[in-house]
Amino acid sequence: MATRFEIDDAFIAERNQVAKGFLEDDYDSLGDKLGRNNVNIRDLTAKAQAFQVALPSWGVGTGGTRFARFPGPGEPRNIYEKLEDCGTILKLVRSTSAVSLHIPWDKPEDPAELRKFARERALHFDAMNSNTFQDQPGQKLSYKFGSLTHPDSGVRQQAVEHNIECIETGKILGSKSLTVWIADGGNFPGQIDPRRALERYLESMHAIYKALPDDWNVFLEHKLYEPSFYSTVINDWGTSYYCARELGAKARCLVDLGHHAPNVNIEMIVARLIQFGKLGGFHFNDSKYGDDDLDAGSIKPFQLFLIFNELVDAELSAVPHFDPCYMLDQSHNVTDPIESLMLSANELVRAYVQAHLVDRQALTEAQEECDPLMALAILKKAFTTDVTPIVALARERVGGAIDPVATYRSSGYRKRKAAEREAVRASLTGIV
Ligand code: RM4
Ligand code: MN
Ligand code: MN
Repeated sequence: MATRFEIDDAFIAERNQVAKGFLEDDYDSLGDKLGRNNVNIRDLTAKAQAFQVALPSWGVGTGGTRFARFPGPGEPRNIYEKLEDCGTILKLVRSTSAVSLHIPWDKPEDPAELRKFARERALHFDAMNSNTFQDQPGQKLSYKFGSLTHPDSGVRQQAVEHNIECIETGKILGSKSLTVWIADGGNFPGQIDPRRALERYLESMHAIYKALPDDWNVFLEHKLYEPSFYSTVINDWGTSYYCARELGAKARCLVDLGHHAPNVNIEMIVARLIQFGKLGGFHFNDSKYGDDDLDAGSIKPFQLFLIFNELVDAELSAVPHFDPCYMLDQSHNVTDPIESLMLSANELVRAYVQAHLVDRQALTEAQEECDPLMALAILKKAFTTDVTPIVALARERVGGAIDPVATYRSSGYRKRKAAEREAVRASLTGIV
């Protein structure tokens, strides 16, 4: 592959010089303020530096809706170019060292070569995502009426084999998990027998589970509707949890924030799954109405904080089997995907650091003393603390950008890529 434009570390350092003085002042005064509450800003900075979230390979291209897709300039045309963009995001934010692949959208012809290409960019591979919600060219049997739960055992077998192929490819890539989301469900009452469909799901999943290496996990992703509009087979966390238990220790539940009915208390779901030892991972995004796949923290930042409050509480109390995989799953329809992904990663680190600010002893006391006002005030105090200097300095100290979007824009990366990558023909609809 010919030499391509890259943002180099020296450019990032040079841009940082402009903002560094003010940032250090802000950091020091925040440090003083936190110090008065016995919080050590250096510990928080180390926490921020340790936080990692995986990028979705499908997130660096422009997304779309069922109405239209408006491709942006310089879109990546293949998985190598997608990894180039992921490498750029990593350079700027330093908290996104893994990529989660969607198969067959990003099926590598030579997984070993792709792994090497990723490693050269300091990237590795997180969960493999199977796709049995679309038909691929040349595919023998159709998924129109389902995959792992289809009435025809031949379709079920084909879907099982696809998932096993994802595991096989993932082994070469160095991945350690498979995420299974199925679109199976019904558009009309009566279309699907709920119990029979779930039995078939379990039978198919048992076959996939058998193919999992010992050090792998499988994540079951629930979703209440879409593309099926009346019912789905794995509709909620309860169903997901039941199935994960049936399958065994390597099966866990994955929470995609957009896959719940409006107003559902997702932090409660997270707490339950933690308690039951079955929280496998997340697909972070945000939403207003449904599976909107908007940027993490853009609509309901307090909800994001409350979710992280549960996660940090589990981390601090060393809950057994607590080691969730964090992944983004977003669709960038009107923004530059690189910018959206950088800001989303930033919002996750922010929520994570803020959750570390919660005075847990005081919170427990308020709870035990039946003092709801004080309990809320303790959470709000953490949530309203502006931890931007911590998040920015944590990045800068490991070579990332103080202001990733400004640095990215001033690098001219997108323009350079538009020149390097001949435009992909506009497709009429998007997929995610
Ligand atoms: C689904 C679900 C899956 C994602 C697909 C593209 O709604 O979120 O995780 O892989 O969309
Ligand atoms: Mn998802
Ligand atoms: Mn989704």
